Order: sequence, then structure tokens, then C-alpha cells
Amino acid sequence: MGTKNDGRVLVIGSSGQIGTELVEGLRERFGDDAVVASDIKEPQVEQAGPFAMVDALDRRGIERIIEKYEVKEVYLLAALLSATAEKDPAYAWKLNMESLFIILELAREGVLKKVYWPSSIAVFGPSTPKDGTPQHTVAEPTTVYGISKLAGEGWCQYYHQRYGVDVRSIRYPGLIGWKSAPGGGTTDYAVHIFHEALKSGRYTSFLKAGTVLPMMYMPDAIRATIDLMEAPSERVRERRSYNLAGFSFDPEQIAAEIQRHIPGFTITYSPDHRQAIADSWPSSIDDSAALADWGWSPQFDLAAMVDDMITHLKGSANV
Ligand code: VAH
Repeated sequence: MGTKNDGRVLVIGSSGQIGTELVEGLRERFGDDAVVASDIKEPQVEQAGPFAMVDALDRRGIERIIEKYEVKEVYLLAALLSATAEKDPAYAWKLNMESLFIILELAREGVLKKVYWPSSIAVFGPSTPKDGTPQHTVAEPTTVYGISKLAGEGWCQYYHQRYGVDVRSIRYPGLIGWKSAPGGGTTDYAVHIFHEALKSGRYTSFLKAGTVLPMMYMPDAIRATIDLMEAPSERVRERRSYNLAGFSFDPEQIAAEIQRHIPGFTITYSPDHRQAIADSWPSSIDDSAALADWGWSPQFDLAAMVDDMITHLKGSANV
């Protein structure tokens, strides 16, 4: 039975934008059978390893999966992202927080050895220094998503300090990938733009020109996530969450890079409610703590990401 060390890895929220690629990355590193994918709905893609349907708020259902597959590590990705969370604050808080408590409690009880929980640069708000946002600084989020992620970071640190739980976390910037569809984020314009550029040669951005946001290519995000989880515990000094970013750009800059591949591509702007969310976030992030503690460094910049995205989307049915 393929396992990782003495147990398996469970990814809750495996059908989401990150989960889809994280399961693939974990299975490449540890073997198909060592990683159990799970989500509230059946997977859209053929699974190379075990899959189990579960609601992230169903503790008993999660425990049954842990017992059946001898799970020792959990990556908890289920959450409502920034734009979606604004439509249903109460459920967003419930899902984002109660799912975390279930997993932290299972780790406190010794059922799980290690836990990963994603945070976001959304924990920062309008009072945070926008450029080169430090690892430790003012964090007064103005979105439901950011409030839940800031609170969750506090619980992760508490469970580590009080109970010795080995929980690790990354503050993801906007993530861009071609293998999975984004879901309800404010940075998702940077994914939609590729599909529209290839389909129609034009894109109307819901964020205005000049809206600079920290971003990262999904392959870098997946590698960083697994590298953090595989780092020796004593190297993981930040037990709230690590700042991480690849590169920053605004809609004009990514459009110009796409035009190098699709010369006739045009962008127009029609800002909507997501503009206020984007305006509350940093423009660039200082992730030097991740470099110092566990050797993080991005492999993709804007040009390399755009090149790789277009190459793959042209060749896949995802357009
Ligand atoms: C969102 N993609 O837009 C997420 C991310 C920093 C942004 O957390 O909500």
C-alpha cells in the first residue's frame, strides 16, 4: 500500500484551483496511492489515486477517511475566496473557520501529524504598507475573506504554541494556472484574460488599469507549498503564515506581455465591486522570511508565466 512514511496525505478541497494542481504535485512526489483527494463534489478529472467525497464541515466524515486511508497529514484548502465570500459573509466565516477548527482539533488529539492551511495576502488591508509588505506589519483586512484568514492565522499560531500542533501556512498572492479553473477570486482576472485572449482576442478587465497586485504562477505555488510542508519543523519559524509572492503586475502589463504572443489582442476596462477589494490589498510583498527559513525562491517571472500559460492553453481544451 503506497504511503508517505507511515501514512497518507489527505487534500480537502482537491477539486479547487489550488487543490487540483496540489494533488497532482503531491502524487508526483510521493506516489499516486499516497495521496487521497477529497471534495464536496465528484472530481471533474480522472483520478490517478484514491478519491473520497466529504464536506469540509463534516468532522465524522473526515475521520472516516483518515481511518480508512491511514492519513497522517492534511492539506485543508476548502474555503470561499474574496469575491464569493462578500456575497455570503456568514457562510464564508463558517466554512473558512469551522473547517480549520476540525483539522486543528484532530491534530491536537494526535490523530494528524502535520497540517497545511492556506492564508492569503488578503489578510492585509488599506492601512498596511502597500509596497514590499513586510512579514510582520499592520493587518486590518476589510473583506470577509481577509478577516477569516487573519483569524485563522491566529488559531494556527495558538494551536502550535499551546498544543504543539505542527500546522504550516502560506499567504498566497493571486495564483495563475492553466490546469484548473479559478473560483471566485479578485485576482482571477489574470486567468480569465488568457482564455479570452485566445478565444476572441479581446478582454474586458473588471479591475482598472494601474491596479498592481502580487501574483505567482501555480507551479511555483505548488512547489512552495510542498517544500514548506517537507521542511524540518525547526526551520518553520513563522507559525501564523509566510508571506510569499512571485511578481507583481497590473492589467496593462499582463496585457502587453500577452500581445507579444497575440499581437492583435486588446484590453478594455470595466471596474466592478472587485476593484474595492483589490484596492485594499498590497501591491508587492516582502517574502524574505520564506527565503531565509526554508529556501523559497520563485522560478517564474511575468514573461515566463505568460509564455507557459499560452503554450499550454493553446495545446489544451481549456480555452
Ligand atoms: C482571491 N485568489 O482573489 C484569491 C487570493 C490574494 C487573492 O487570495 O480571493
